[in-house]
Amino acid sequence: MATIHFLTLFVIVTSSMLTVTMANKDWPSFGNFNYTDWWSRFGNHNHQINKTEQEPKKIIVGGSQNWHFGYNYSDWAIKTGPFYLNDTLVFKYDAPNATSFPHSVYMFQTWRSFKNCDIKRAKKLANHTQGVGEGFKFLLNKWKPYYLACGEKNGLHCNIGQMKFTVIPMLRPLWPSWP
Ligand SMILES: *[C@@H]1O[C@H](CO)[C@@H](O)[C@H](O)[C@H]1NC(C)=O
Ligand SMILES: *[C@@H]1O[C@H](CO)[C@@H](O)[C@H](O)[C@H]1NC(C)=O
Ligand SMILES: *[C@@H]1O[C@H](CO)[C@@H](O)[C@H](O)[C@H]1NC(C)=O
Ligand SMILES: *[C@@H]1O[C@H](CO)[C@@H](O)[C@H](O)[C@H]1NC(C)=O
Ligand SMILES: *[C@@H]1O[C@H](CO)[C@@H](O)[C@H](O)[C@H]1NC(C)=O
Ligand SMILES: *[C@@H]1O[C@H](CO)[C@@H](O)[C@H](O)[C@H]1NC(C)=O
Ligand SMILES: [Cu+2]
Repeated sequence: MATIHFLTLFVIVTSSMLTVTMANKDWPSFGNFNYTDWWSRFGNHNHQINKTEQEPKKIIVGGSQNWHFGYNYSDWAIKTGPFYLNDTLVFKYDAPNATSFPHSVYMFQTWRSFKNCDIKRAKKLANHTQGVGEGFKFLLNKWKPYYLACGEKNGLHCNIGQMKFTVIPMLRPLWPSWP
């Protein structure tokens, strides 16, 4: 890792030097070369590591849709990602009442059981009431695929209801944006 980052820095330094050199009409004298000005390229905009962007985020599953039957969560995950290590997924769903169905959060251990919505092989992470209020928070702290789904009606919410998705949290890049 350290080698790669050092190399990246080396490439930036070299290419920036080249740009400055070519832009400098007085080359090769370097008479009016301003190091402060040159160095400020790194202090500015895209080159700097933005600490706010590096911090782990809380992501509400489904966004404003929350966690409900019939929304395409695989599609949501693809469009919302990438997710990063130490990000937190927040599942929000109301407690069941006379007119609404309950939801829950389950995790499969394998792609196969995820694909088949085999709830019997899944582990319950959150029950019917844990999605209320602030929601159920789930920390993505391992570098592995997380196979998540709603566990209701023996896989019906997972299957027909599309309440299933996969995330593989990534390591945050050291240089988040490239000019
Ligand atoms: C070098 O550039 C900096 C930033 O643009 C400026 O503040 C400074 O006055 C310049 N120095 C010289 C010697 O031109
Ligand atoms: C860092 O990124 C965040 C979110 O994109 C932005 O709101 C903030 O202004 C940035 N800060 C700096 C110092 O660029
Ligand atoms: C849900 O979204 C995924 C990914 O975009 C897509 O492959 C799939 O066909 C969608 N499912 C339905 C039922 O529309
Ligand atoms: C995630 O958080 C743990 C505990 O705070 C920390 O030890 C670890 O370095 C973090 N990992 C990343 C990739 O930020
Ligand atoms: C039942 O829950 C649904 C969905 O959360 C809500 O829209 C509805 O108002 C609730 N009904 C009653 C009678 O509380
Ligand atoms: C759901 O889990 C919470 C927290 O573990 C617990 O307090 C609550 O009694 C459980 N509710 C049901 C319906 O099992
Ligand atoms: Cu459900």
